Amino acid sequence: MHLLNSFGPNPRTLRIYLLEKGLDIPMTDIDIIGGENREADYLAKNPGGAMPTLALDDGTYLAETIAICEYLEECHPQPPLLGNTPEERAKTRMWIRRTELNIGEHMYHAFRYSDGYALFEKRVYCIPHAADDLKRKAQDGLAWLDTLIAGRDYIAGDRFSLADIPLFTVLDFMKDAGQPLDRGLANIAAWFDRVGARPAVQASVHPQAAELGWIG
Ligand SMILES: N[C@@H](CCC(=O)N[C@@H](CS)C(=O)NCC(=O)O)C(=O)O
Repeated sequence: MHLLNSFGPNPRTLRIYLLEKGLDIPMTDIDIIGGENREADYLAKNPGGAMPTLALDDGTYLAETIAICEYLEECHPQPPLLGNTPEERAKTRMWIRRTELNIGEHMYHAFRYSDGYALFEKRVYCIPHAADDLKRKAQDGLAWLDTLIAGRDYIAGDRFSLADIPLFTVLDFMKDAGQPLDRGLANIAAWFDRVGARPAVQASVHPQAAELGWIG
């Protein structure tokens, strides 16, 4: 098994997951800025053209960050990052879906259509005039989440879980890429600092982050 890895918040989600689990998987770095992930060799492995991809020993390639984490969680249940019971696992999945659909996806699209336009204009269909509205939608989702997490330490409850990771990585990336973190959302800000202080989170930043000025 090996991981096709790169700079970026989604690959970073996977790196945080691996560090939190204590899993060591060999990695090959793909040049995401140069567009290696959009070339034929990579597309044959992951037709979505996005990072990361997990290559299994039987020749299977797995894509979609959360699907990869869930696969690894089934192979290595300890320590549990989804939950200990069916109810806890369902709650973690519920929060992942809510935060990806209501916050993360809006932020990623807004980035591609504005601050990241030069990188993405030839990769995907871009809608620049939608960028500001998408940024507003993401802020609306964050304000909604801020009220919902009042009184608890993590997104899915009182335990750190997979639900904390993709939301953290998108916010940490976007705060330097045209979508600053609103520190007026006090519950989100406290949660963001709490997650950001975890050793696995600090150790997960890709070496290219320094030169790019974005954290991923
Ligand atoms: N839904 C995918 C999204 C992956 C994604 O968008 N990855 C970004 C890096 S964070 C990427 O590859 N961007 C470069 C590109 O799309 O060409 C997942 O969850 O893995």
